[in-house]
Amino acid sequence: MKTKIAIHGVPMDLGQGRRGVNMGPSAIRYAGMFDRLNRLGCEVEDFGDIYVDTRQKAEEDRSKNLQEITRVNQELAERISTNIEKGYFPLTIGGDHSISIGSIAGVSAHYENLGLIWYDAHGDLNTDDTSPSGNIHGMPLAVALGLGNQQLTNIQHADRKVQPENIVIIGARSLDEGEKKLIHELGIRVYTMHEIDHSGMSHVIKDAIAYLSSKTDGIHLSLDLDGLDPEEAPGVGTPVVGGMSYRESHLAMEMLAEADIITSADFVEVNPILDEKNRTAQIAVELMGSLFGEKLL
Ligand code: HAR
Ligand code: MN
Ligand code: MN
Ligand code: MN
Repeated sequence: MKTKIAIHGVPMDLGQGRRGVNMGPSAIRYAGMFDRLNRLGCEVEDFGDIYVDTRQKAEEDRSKNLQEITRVNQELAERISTNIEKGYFPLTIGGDHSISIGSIAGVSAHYENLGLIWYDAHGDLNTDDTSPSGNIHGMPLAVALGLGNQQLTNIQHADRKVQPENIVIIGARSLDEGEKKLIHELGIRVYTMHEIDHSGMSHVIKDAIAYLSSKTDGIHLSLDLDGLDPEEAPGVGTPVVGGMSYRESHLAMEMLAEADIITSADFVEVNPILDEKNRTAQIAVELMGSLFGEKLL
């Protein structure tokens, strides 16, 4: 896949409670992202990082650090939207998962029927009413659905950015009660670890592609590195045991590349302080390689 890629780094750590994830974009670059994508024939332009004021504010604890997270996501959305108009594939590197709010907002206006693949241990479907933590990185999928804090749902345009029937969640194994309820109410398709164990990643991805590709005109991949098993990808702030393997994740990316359906992506939650020798950032870069068509032979 020959693609013109726009990299946006977002050194955001305000969406969750552990410092260090703001260094994710540097760690991913240091792991060789640029060269790897370049070698695949992609034309890569790195637009650098968006400034984030990571000083913690003493704010109310419903949606922690709401003001700065809103500001940064607004800016990210605008940059992404501009670069889509210029023909780029937007690839956003984080930073905690709250940055997908801006990323999806920026992409959404460019598609009639945007699809979304949420590769994650978590559902990220909390609102400020249901969140057990007040951490906005647990809310971006709800925000994309137009649910939760209005300051966040109003970024770019006020309505739903993605329809529930255009979403699949892959790898879920830590869902809060409010999230489970929402999944059932809205009929969101979720492939939990149960389905992956039971039918295998190959079947799951085939099914997800068949489900999404006919009814969407673009698909955003939001890949949270904590979707992978923390034995293999330890550099994440909220690890959950029993995750998707390195091989399964490559297979998923390879199948998405083959189907040629992904039109934008985020790689988030890499925390170098919690990592072992930059392994998790390295995995992120390798998975990007597979997503952009790298083959073993
Ligand atoms: N569901 C919990 C919360 O809302 C934990 C969310 C952890 N989220 C991420 N992103 N790491 O997937 O606080
Ligand atoms: Mn997440
Ligand atoms: Mn829209
Ligand atoms: Mn997660």
